[in-house]
Amino acid sequence: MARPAKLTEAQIQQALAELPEWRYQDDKLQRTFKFTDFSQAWGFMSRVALMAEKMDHHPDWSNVYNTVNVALSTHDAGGVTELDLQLARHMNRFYAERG
Ligand code: H2B
Repeated sequence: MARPAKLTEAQIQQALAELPEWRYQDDKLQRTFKFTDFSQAWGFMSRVALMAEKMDHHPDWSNVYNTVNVALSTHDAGGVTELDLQLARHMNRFYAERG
């Protein structure tokens, strides 16, 4: 499957207008998600993991108790691509749907 190309800074900033919780830093899209507890954080990560497998596109992330730090980039492209924007939108949706 053809992998998408690295986006320009202008394209990324334009996309971020609709992803206000995300910031573009160190060539990655970054966001911190806060949950009520570990169980809720893990539920979110499980949904994201299944989506990441489906997309064959995986987040760099870390979890400490109720906090999940995410940094999205496309390693093959050396920066942010449309795949990262798609995964960020899925993450926002899963976060909005957290139980
Ligand atoms: N995830 C991310 N974030 N970037 C990649 O370049 C990437 C990936 N490449 N998941 C995929 C897997 C690649 O290694 C496989 C072979 O398609």
